[in-house]
Amino acid sequence: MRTRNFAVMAAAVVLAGLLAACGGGKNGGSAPGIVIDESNQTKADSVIEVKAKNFEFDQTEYRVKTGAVKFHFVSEEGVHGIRIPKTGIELRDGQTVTVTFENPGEYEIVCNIPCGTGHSKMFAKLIVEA
Ligand SMILES: [Cu+2]
Repeated sequence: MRTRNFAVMAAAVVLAGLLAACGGGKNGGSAPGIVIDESNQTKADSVIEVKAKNFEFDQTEYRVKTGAVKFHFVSEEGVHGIRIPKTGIELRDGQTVTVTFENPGEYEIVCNIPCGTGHSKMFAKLIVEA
């Protein structure tokens, strides 16, 4: 009995450690120099709205400056979301996240919901300028 309890506790501790190591949260990990603020308490230097419909985004390129950028995502037609790999950004319809970019860079924006026949063609670019 005593050994079993210990095993369960040890497993729980290991699991908690793994979750902490991964960063947890729906946005997963972000690259160094990128800070995600899901509660949007950070004062944004700029705001961008990304809109999606079947089966494209409203722009092929979104340009922002380094600093705190508030991203708002709207799915105007169909069910879409966005994921920006390497940044930790992941949004569904109506969601907002404030992200601080310390460095310039280029990232791909993809749809993160299997939305239909045009899903694999849904991509755009995020360009963070100095
Ligand atoms: Cu999709």
